[in-house]
Amino acid sequence: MKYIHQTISDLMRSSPAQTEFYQAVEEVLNSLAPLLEKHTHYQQQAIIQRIVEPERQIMFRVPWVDDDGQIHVNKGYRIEFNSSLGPYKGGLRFHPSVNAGIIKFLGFEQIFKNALTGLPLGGGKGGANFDPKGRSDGEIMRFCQSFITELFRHIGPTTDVPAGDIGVGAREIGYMFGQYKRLTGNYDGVFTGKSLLWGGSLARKEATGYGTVYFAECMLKERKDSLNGKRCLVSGAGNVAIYTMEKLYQLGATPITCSDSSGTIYHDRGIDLKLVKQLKEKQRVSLAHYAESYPEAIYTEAAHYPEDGHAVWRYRADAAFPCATQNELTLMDAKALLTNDCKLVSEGANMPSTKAAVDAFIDAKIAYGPSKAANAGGVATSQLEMAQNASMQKWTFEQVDEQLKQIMQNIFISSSHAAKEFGHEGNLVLGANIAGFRRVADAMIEQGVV
Ligand code: NDP
Ligand code: 2IT
Repeated sequence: MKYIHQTISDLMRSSPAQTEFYQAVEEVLNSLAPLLEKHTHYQQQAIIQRIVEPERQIMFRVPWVDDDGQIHVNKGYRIEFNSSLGPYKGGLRFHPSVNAGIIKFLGFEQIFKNALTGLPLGGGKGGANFDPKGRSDGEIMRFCQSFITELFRHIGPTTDVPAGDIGVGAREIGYMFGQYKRLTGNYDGVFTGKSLLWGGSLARKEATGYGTVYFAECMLKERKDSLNGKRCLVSGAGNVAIYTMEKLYQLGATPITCSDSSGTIYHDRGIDLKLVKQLKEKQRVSLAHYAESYPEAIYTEAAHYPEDGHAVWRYRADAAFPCATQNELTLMDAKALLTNDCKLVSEGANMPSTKAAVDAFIDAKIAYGPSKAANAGGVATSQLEMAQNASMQKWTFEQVDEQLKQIMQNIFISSSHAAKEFGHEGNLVLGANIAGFRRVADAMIEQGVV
């Protein structure tokens, strides 16, 4: 449709060199075509033009001093994208690849993901092009303090509530909260993913991975199947990957791979999750060490398929769970998965499959759970953390986990229904985009041109 090309070319001119952002926008706009044709008021209200433009973009300098007294400067970002459904909500990413386009794609996706949860959450995202690898605890603390010394004035429990993402976990949230409290004097629920000792929610750490697996179970249940006995490929070895593997084991499936930026582990009898937790959560070292404990496991260094894709997707398995980063699963990878009889892909990472890979999954009619639906369990549980903080309550692990499961089922149902309503039964990309968009767009219209 004409408006799609027009919107993308306008964005390319006004926001140059933001490839991942254009990719995310194009996918959403393509999905919306049947909705916009049927309900012309969205176009009359210029919703598309308004929704692709962040309400506010904050970019700032983050200076800090390393252990040797050297001064470094990083770029900090918080993109407050859309607040029609609630306070801006979304994670912070610390990774050297971060730039304005990456944060914008993540923030844009977050709007619709958060809408899909059915909870009162706006969409935002932030981070810095800081590389935490090899940095001491003191360096991480000083970086987090400097980052918050600027960001504190823009966030708050009813305005903007950051959380973790790549490179940001409970340790970093702790240092950022400490500095926020020092600067504002407020002890409030301004972050989620906090430590269980001081305001965190049980099951938040597990929520994204568990939710991605619950979503996979929903897709399989509809096909009169289950995860029990399935062999699964998982990429990544961070927060999302680890708790995806944990839930897979709990449901009788076997994860046989995981990966990090250094390489991929394939372990035919199943990944030793305790060892991965030890290496990645405690020691913070590369997965190369896994093979020292298991000589029979195959370790492939990261650049094994430099042109064609990634080693982690080249093993025979029933299901795949990309849980590392964007565009980590290419068309070549998708073809390899389909040739190897993979019947399900549930995305824990944000936009891990390239456009061509997504098209291949949709064409093959396998069970494909797009990231904004399949990984929404993390942010949904963040909202449960906010609810506990605001009401000064503490819920049990089981209470939170039960709500998480229910929310993932609801997301599956609303995405499936929207796909069916617009004549694309089973296409959860189209369904999730329409269901999420509709909620945000209707709220925007009711709130006027702001
Ligand atoms: P972590 O930092 O805990 O883990 C990231 C993992 O992916 C690490 O194993 C890392 O390798 C690997 N990785 C990251 N970037 C690259 C890259 N460019 N190339 C190769 N490997 C890479 O992050 P999370 O687990 O929290 O996040 C993973 C994905 O899930 C991201 O896409 C994130 O946006 C998404 N997500 C996270 C949520 C959350 O609640 N945390 C919620 C929803 C989505 P290494 O260990 O070597 O650094
Ligand atoms: O991408 C995501 O949904 C997250 N990183 C989690 C966001 C949150 O606010 O919990």
